Amino acid sequence: MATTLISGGTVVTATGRSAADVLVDGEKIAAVLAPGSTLLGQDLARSVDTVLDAAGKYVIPGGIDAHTHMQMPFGGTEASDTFETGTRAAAWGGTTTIVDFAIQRYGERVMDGLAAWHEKAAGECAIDYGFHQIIGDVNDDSLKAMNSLLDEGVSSYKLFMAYPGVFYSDDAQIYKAMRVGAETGLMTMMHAENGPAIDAMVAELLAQGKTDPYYHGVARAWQMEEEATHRAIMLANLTGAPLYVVHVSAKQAVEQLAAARDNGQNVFGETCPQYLYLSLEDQLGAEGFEGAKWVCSTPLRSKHEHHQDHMWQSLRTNDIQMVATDHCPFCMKGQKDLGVGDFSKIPNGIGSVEHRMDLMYQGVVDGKISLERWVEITSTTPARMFGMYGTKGVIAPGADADVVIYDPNGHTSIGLEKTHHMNMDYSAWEGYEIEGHVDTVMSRGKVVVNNNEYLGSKGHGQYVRRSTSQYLV
Ligand code: DUC
Ligand code: ZN
Ligand code: ZN
Repeated sequence: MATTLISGGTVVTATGRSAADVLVDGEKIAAVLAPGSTLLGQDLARSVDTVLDAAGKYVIPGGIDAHTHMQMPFGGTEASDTFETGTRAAAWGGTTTIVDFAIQRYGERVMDGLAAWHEKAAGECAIDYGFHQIIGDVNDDSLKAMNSLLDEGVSSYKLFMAYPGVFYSDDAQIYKAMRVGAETGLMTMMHAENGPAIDAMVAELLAQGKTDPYYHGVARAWQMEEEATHRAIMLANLTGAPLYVVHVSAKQAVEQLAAARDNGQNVFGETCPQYLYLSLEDQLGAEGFEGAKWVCSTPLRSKHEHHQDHMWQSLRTNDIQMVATDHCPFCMKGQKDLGVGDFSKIPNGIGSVEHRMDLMYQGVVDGKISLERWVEITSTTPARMFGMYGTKGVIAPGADADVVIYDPNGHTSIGLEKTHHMNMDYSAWEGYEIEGHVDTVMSRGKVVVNNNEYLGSKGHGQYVRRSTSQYLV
């Protein structure tokens, strides 16, 4: 087994930072040692196969993006990143594990959906991957199938309160699924927006000739998110199901989550970089059809209402526990342009899987979160939340050697089409400058990115079997 010493860096975990060397043996971290340590009198740097110099740099556990949609069929098309292109882009950005969503569509069987997603991903991924299970048709058969998900290494399932006629579950279906969630220990993930009311508002706006991308944000008002978040929390309270609300963007929804947590409920929230940096006015409201680049759901919120500041604050105070991307890219040409003249036909999604670690590091530079909190919300909490901690999300002996060497003195200009690796014909992040740089990325002991060179390969990534959440009290 090949051995590597990551020497001279500052190891950062969710709980602290220290000068330390990291010894990697094969796919695992073997030891975290005082700098310059010897082993049985031997100079380690001389006895390992490879030394990676991390002097002046941070050594952190690889990023875990727990919310991606590679090649997801949606909005009359399919997300433009495949498991191959999307995981390669993730690796470039310092993410070493994704948790994607297997889908059971209406009329299909849950296990068939899961098998289909295994088929799409197997042998394609550059980094490790797991699955959550979308239950798009809650019925007796799917409720029964939920009992087998844990045996498949799937410890979380997702419901939608939005998208009537596609993935939507009504309150009775949510109630029934949450009953099973509570019994089995599966984490219930929720897309919390009031879909039927949104659809009524969309029809009104279109009838008034309000067809631009901007109106996507108007129709999906924060009240729609707050109301659904509250309803999900109450149903979870009633059934005892642990609840994780995805892509939280409205400050009022955060307030619902915070109140439930203060009340002792096992309720958690995820936000995404787009809700921290981008806005209804500046992006969705861009000239002409440009705003389509940022059509996603939940939508970007008004900067005048200060949702973005509130979201950063919530990350500091742990009212929001972690950051994922909801990576769901579509090209402008041939995909987003399906909605020219009708915003409701624009496929929903933004591509960010490559930029999450950098964008969140900029929050450290800007004094919005601490260095340790950066690691916590991008790696350690996702691992704990979704039952991977110990193997993933930490630099410690026995953990997978998923390690990033991050240079705080480096620089990353992100966004321009030719400077990113996602399969998109534009970037939602064009022009963003980051005061840091992903130098080296190791996935289970293999260096997959080093000094702006890609060394990974498709098929290296393995399926991660997950256990129940380690975040519950
Ligand atoms: N929201 C998106 O923006 N894309 C995929 C699905 C979703 O809920
Ligand atoms: Zn969603
Ligand atoms: Zn999503």
